[in-house]
Amino acid sequence: MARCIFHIDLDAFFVSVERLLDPELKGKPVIVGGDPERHGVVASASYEARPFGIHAGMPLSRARRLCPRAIFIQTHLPRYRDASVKFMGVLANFSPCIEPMGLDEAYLDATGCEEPYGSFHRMAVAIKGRIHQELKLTASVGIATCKVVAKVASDLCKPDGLLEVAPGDESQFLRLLPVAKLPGVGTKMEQVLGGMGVITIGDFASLPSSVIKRRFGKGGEVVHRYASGIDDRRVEAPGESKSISKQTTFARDTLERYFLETSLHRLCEQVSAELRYRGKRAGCVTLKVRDADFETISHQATLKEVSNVSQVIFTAALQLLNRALAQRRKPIRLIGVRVSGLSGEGRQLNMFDSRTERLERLDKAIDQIREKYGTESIRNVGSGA
Ligand code: TTP
Ligand code: MG
Repeated sequence: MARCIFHIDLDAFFVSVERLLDPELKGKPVIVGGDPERHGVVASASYEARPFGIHAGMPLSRARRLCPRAIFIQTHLPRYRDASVKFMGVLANFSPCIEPMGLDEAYLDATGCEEPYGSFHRMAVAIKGRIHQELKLTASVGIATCKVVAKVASDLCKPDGLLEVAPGDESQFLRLLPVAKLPGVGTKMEQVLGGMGVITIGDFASLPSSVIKRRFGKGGEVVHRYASGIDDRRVEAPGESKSISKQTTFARDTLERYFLETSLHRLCEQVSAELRYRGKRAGCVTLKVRDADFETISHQATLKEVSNVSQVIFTAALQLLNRALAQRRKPIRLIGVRVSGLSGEGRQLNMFDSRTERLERLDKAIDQIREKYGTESIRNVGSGA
């Protein structure tokens, strides 16, 4: 029996949650991400802001130039986390097999769960209705026989949409869409493919896999199969996760030292804050670096003592970055940080280590300020020493 997978994604998630608290924001171009006077990027843009060309990841200053009357709001992660917990709770009523992807999206294996509703389509309508009833938010749902097609479908029908791709229609459905719509194809890959004459997903699918393997490696082969609607990934309910990771892709390949270090610092702050939020400490830090040729390397370090202190994680990651750059000086297009070896217990008390204790207090204070005033309200510009 063919599988039936739903991809469910909330519309303009951060903005929509802010609108629940301040209905004045309805119908207006709204951008969540912080103060456009300061550094930072758009996290979420309302659909009224998008015709101006504003999208997630764009510098806030540019967003303001494109739409001066847009309303800018700080990011309030605790609010979105609460909404996310409720969202996943709603989905759990419809299937035992749900795989959350970040805060506002999830895959749901609907195979065999549609009976009470009469069809998968009606089941999806019921899910959208429950989300609206319980969260006052809208979601878009893609229905297909595999994850990648379900995800493309939900993306295509946003906002507040529902799109079902019938079994057997997968490659036909994908064929004429721009290749950038395919998950796994980033800006750089799109450029390289463009140079090879590839415009649509169908163009990509028709390239021989030997060419793809030579140019993009094994990862490229997987994405190439997606282009034909072939994706065997199961919907996997998460167990207790064994690691936390964050990564970022740059708009331009770079070796600029200050930029790399500040990007790395931000990633380390994010994974450390996540550790503290989950009450965990990590024993291991891994740095991932991808260069302009899609070559990806990882370096790993074991910490002397398990930690969730931003500065400790950053110091380890920075040493790894130095090592990576010493080995291979090629412009970098992606960096990522992963912490693993997670443990729930507190660190061993070391009465002489007052520096760690000071740093822990600093992180706690920053977490509290961010909780109250927003993620961008304060930055700890660590020295990395
Ligand atoms: P998305 O689902 O990609 O975006 P969205 O919900 O704002 O809009 P859409 O209607 O197109 O789904 O991401 C979900 C949330 O994750 C988003 O509201 C904010 C956050 N986010 C970031 O913080 N940074 C990013 O670069 C992206 C893409 C999302
Ligand atoms: Mg969304």
